[in-house]
Amino acid sequence: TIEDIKDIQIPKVEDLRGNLAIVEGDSIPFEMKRVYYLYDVPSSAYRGGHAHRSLEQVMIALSGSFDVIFDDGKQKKTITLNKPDRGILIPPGIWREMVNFSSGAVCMVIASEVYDEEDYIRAYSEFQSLKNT
Ligand code: T46
Repeated sequence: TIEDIKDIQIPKVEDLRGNLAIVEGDSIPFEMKRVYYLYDVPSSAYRGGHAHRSLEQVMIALSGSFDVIFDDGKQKKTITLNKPDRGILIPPGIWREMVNFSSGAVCMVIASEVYDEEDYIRAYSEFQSLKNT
């Protein structure tokens, strides 16, 4: 559910030379199998529009900002991501939509599994019926 979407503070080292953020074993509650990132996203773009059956992910705005609308079938919650040291843990079974990308926005995602199209629920009607069973 929406309540299972958790903020993850990414540990960082700050000094006069700038900041260094670290994602390693313990900061993520699953074993990382894949990293991908979205970049050069037009501000009018709509991304996401699906849920995952079993994939867990942590999303980080490495640069710029964008909004993510989460939906558990009952409740919706919008989170603006704009800090490279803030991760959002997305459990399975959450519909997500991503909008309002700023220029230069980079969305990095750390995933618990390699890519598998079978894991996607891309029809909202299917998502709703899975949620209601
Ligand atoms: C998610 C949001 C935040 C691959 O071949 N390998 C990959 O690892 C990924 C992620 C995608 N693809 C292919 C599948 C599609 O043909 O790349 C194409 C675009 O993927 P999609 O339309 O799913 O992109 P988004 O930005 O809507 O969604 C992605 C992730 O797929 C999804 O898991 O949570 O980013």
